[in-house]
Amino acid sequence: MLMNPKTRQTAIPCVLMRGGTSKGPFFLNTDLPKDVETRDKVLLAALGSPDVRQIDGVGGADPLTSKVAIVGPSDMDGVDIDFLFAQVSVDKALVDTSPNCGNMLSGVGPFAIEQGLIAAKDGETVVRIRTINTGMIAEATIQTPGGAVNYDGDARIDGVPGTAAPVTINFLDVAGSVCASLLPTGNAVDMVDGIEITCIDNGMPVVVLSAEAVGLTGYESRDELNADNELKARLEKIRLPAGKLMGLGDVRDRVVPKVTLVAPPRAGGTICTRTFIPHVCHASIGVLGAVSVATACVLPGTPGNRLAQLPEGSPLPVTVEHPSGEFTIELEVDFSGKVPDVRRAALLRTARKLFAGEVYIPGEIWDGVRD
Ligand code: NQM
Repeated sequence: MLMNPKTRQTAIPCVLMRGGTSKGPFFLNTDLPKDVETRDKVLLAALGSPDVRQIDGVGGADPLTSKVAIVGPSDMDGVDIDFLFAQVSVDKALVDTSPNCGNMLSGVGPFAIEQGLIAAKDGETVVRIRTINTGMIAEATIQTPGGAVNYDGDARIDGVPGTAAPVTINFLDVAGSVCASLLPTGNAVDMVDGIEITCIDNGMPVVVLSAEAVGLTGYESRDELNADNELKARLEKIRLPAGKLMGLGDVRDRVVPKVTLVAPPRAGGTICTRTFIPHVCHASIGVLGAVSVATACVLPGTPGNRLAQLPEGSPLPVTVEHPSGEFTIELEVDFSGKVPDVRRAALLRTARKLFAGEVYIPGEIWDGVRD
């Protein structure tokens, strides 16, 4: 919509969705500027960044609620929908579109159906989604009784109160999403700053290390960890060289790699985690972050593998404990080669439409003209 000359604001159609344990505005790509620089300015203005409270926008003043989904039909064979994920920094004028977000992804199917981008079937609708940040393809199964999205159901995920309709997601071949390969340094274990780490990318670049190596139990609360500035500085001293080793260059202003501290499970799961994304401790754990950490746990000789209590089974159910509960991922692993090969990861999320309308941005940032 064009800027209103009286109010000098531009209204942009937008749906606020919860996707998994994240939340943010969903846009049709045709409703945003084509030019990337202007688009990023629009996203910063829409969310109210940079500002720790995001008071002048609709962002939630937390990295988990300062996310955007940009959605459109796909022209790729066998793919229904293209999804571009944007992580909008809360306190800096930065928009990072390099990583994926499996949580926001869970809202893409319902949004695409409701926007009429694809037709729903009666019962369930499988939506094939390409995350164009990294080229990852996922299949999301959405509940569509009577050919309409149903958000109500019995599925429960830790980190979200109550229950909702299940969104099951199958990730196919996510190794080397942002980096060149699953193990971008060529090793399952590297030494950085005197600490053993695993640099891995199975959907999300993550540096995995034992909590004990940085003087923690790994069971500290999110608040305790977020208040520990000395720890954060120590983790950044590991993350910056790890980013270089992973081929990501200078990652000071990038949200990847994330850093996950691991410890033995203590609630009947496979591994206990505390994840920094990358400077704030996650309230739970990211979806693809969890897939990467679960994969690290099946690699022999790594800190994750030493601390994990791996179950048996095919697919292998890996339960990742996190600050607000746990998250189980089913990994289809081929153990026949030198390095275990994760072929598929399946998991459960929920999503809900929260609000639909228009988000207003100052007209001086964008007048609503698309070219
Ligand atoms: O790893 C947080 C989240 C995420 C990303 C983050 C995510 C993923 O919980 O797939 O979902 O790692 O910054 O939304």
